[in-house]
Amino acid sequence: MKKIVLATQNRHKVREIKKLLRGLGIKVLTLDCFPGAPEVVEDGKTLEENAAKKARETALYTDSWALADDTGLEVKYLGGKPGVYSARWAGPGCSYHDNNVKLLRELKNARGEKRKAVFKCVMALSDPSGKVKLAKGGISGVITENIRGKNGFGYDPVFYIRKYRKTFAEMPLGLKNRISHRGRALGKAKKLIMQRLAHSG
Ligand code: ITT
Repeated sequence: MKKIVLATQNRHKVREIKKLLRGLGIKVLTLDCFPGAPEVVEDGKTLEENAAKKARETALYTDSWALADDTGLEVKYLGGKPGVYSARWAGPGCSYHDNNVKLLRELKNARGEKRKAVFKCVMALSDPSGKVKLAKGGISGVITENIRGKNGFGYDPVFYIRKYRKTFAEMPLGLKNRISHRGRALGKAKKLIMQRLAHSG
């Protein structure tokens, strides 16, 4: 069976991506299978650079196909912040809750349309030699005025989708995966996986 390594330290992403890759006939490994794997330093200026770096370095280290994702939340009122800096926006060692509290605080004077935001996800698929292809997905929403819901991770409790009248954290994972930035990017990445990995030697 063909194998792919998920190049992420984030167990929530692992859960989402594994569910999305089910049924492809590919064995999905995580970094837990490679205890000595060095942590990739995310020093790129864009989601594309970081995603490609995570996938490439993991592929080269594991000598396998690797899939990485880099995700950012862009808030209109904040000129696109936190964007590529979404993970540690509230400072080094901050929690998801710290980031959400900071976001609600920074938006306290923003009403209605000013609370619009976009989640962007870039998936990078690397072959064992480090050759990378990218696939992207996004979804628009609105930042809530309070934290809502217990599912998911990161900014999910403040990211509201009008059509479903729910934040991502109020949705079951199946629904989030069907409509999310990550689900959309992975829908495209799956085609690359089938074309490239399935036909590799
Ligand atoms: P890896 O780099 O190891 O994959 P990470 O958590 O650092 O894990 P990113 O740099 O891609 O991943 O993500 C930046 C932050 O964006 C992440 O820490 C979360 O706070 C947030 N985030 C990413 N995906 C999200 C999602 O689906 N829902 C809510 N927040 C998300």
